[in-house]
Amino acid sequence: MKILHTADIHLGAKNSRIPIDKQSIIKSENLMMIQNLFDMAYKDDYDVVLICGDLFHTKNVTQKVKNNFFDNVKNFSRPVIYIKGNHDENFEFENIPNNFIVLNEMKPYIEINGVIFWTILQKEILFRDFDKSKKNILLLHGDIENSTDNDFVNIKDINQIPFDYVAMGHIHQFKQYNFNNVPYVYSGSLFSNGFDECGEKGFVEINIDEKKTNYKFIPFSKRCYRICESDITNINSQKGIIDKIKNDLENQGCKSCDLIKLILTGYFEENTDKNINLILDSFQSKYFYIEIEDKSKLKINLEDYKNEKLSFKAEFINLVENKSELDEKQKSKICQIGIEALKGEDLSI
Ligand SMILES: [Mn+2]
Repeated sequence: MKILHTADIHLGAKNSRIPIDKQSIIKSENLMMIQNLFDMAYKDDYDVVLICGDLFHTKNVTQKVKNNFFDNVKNFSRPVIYIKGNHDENFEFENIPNNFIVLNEMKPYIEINGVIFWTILQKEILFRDFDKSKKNILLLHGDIENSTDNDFVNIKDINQIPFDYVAMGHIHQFKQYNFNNVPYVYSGSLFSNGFDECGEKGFVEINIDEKKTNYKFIPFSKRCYRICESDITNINSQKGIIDKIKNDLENQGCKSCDLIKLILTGYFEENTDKNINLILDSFQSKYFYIEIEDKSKLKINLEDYKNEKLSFKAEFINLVENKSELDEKQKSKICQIGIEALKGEDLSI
């Protein structure tokens, strides 16, 4: 049996940080991606699709989004098995296609062609009816590692059960664990919705037969959110800075369809002309979305200030340098921050 494991699709979610025209492109694009996913799953002979929670971002998604999704499920015509997540636990499933199977307290498991798909919603039934002679897959939504997460799921009492695979949702990054030789796998989200979910997104393909269970992550999302750094130390012209950023973005794997947060770091000279809006402008046509966070600092040459006459800055530097209880590193840090403060710059703390 060939199974597609996905989770955390969050249909109806938006990233209000990006301009509204780009938000609307992504919204429509995500609906199209769902169609691509089911078309591909049909063509590539997946027998079952698993959706491990947070399919919808809230219970109040538009009718268009719902209809769009369920039309694709209907066309797929093979079983699509779903469990609720923390975002869509109150979602009302009405008029859904017959092949969309919601596992819940009333229906805690289902068997399809010798493979049993379980939830932990009725543990007594799970412990009572578990049949080692069959193939068993558990669907789970929640955080199994961090007990301070509101959606923590304690697996202590179930990790002795010899499932063939545990399909999980909630963590938006592909992640795999192994407990007692059972793979516990987060597929990650299908596409991401912000800079807190950087990197490649996709789904997991599971192949399960009599002898073995294999699985692998398959990248699927068209766009990636990426956070990139560019150190502009020793570059003293606007053009030089732009060229450096261009190289850094390319070297860090950024593609034109990506959403990029660029962080400028390092120290620039007093006479360097650094205009963030001009820099931004020269990259906006190259990438789908780019924003810049400028953490670069003015380079302060202490020797220059030290020799100034009747200068508060010179007095300050001399005062710090005469402090025998400070080591050289501490002195230079204090001088840098002090002069920044006196010049009205942002402090490099
Ligand atoms: Mn969740």
